[in-house]
Amino acid sequence: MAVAGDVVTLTVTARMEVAVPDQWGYGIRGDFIAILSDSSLTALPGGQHGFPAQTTWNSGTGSFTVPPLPAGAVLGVALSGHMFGLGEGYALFDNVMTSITGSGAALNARVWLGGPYVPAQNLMRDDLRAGGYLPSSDPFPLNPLPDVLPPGALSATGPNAIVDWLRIELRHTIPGVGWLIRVNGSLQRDGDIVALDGVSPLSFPVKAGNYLLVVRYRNHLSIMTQQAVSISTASPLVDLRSTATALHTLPAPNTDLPAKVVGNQQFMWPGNVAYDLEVAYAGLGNDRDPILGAVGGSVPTNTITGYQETDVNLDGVVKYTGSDNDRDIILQTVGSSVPTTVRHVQVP
Ligand SMILES: [Ca+2]
Ligand SMILES: [Ca+2]
Ligand SMILES: [Ca+2]
Repeated sequence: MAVAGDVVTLTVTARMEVAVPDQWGYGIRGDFIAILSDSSLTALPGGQHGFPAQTTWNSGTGSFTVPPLPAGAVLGVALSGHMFGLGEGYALFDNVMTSITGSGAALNARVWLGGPYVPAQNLMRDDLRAGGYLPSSDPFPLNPLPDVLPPGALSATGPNAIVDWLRIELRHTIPGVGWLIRVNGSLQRDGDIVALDGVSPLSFPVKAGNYLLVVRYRNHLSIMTQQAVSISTASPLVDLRSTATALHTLPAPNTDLPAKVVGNQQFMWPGNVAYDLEVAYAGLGNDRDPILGAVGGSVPTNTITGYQETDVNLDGVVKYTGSDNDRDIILQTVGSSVPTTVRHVQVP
């Protein structure tokens, strides 16, 4: 996300492996380049930096002031090794780091999870916290991050008490680039997304700018903002709880309602127990059977307690039938009239 005027620093550890010695020697370089919107690459004036070229590992640093980039382009870094004559060899790179001067970026956003939301309180349940069930390490079912909850993270009660871990992604707006940065945060009962200490703003190791915001939860369907939102040291509130904040939808024929809507509020769809790209009540890989399996498989009235992906309403109890069960929520998510309907996630 570097823009004109930013100072970007590249740090590289590299070494050469020489197969055929070259009488003129060899070199290692790093180039600041522009990646154009059609994915082609172009050199930037003054973007070339030489690094120590030795057969043992050495570190080097180069800084570059970003010039105006072509419209739609992003700054990139290209690393290469070369022989000056007819020699041959390999350039090996390790510990490549880039840093950009900037003002830092913190999230100011609120979101509702449909499962634990209690309309009468206009808050989400914190039964997992109150029951001592919340894990101290990342519970996300895919690519867990090496985070742990700091001491005191779960001490708050009331509207700022912690509901659970939440996974946040920022993506830049160039099509096809995919996720840019992903971090873990904590979710308060009133919808505030905060850092893992339960209190501080959730900050990102990126430069301030406009990003698409993705929110993921371990047994709900992910959502993404339709428009890029401003992330800075003084980010305006992104209220994902409100239908005024438009959410991304996939193109037809995969278009689906990205969140559950009640009045002017919207809620992440609950019930993605078997974590994938849809909520299904019936059929192969559905989200209902794991609930029955969790309670033992044979006696549907059994229940279990604890931190379970099958606990859709986050009350600390996995329940297949009876009041406050977790199965009916899945039926409501897919649309209760046609149980074979599938609700698809709308995050590409
Ligand atoms: Ca709060
Ligand atoms: Ca699923
Ligand atoms: Ca439950």
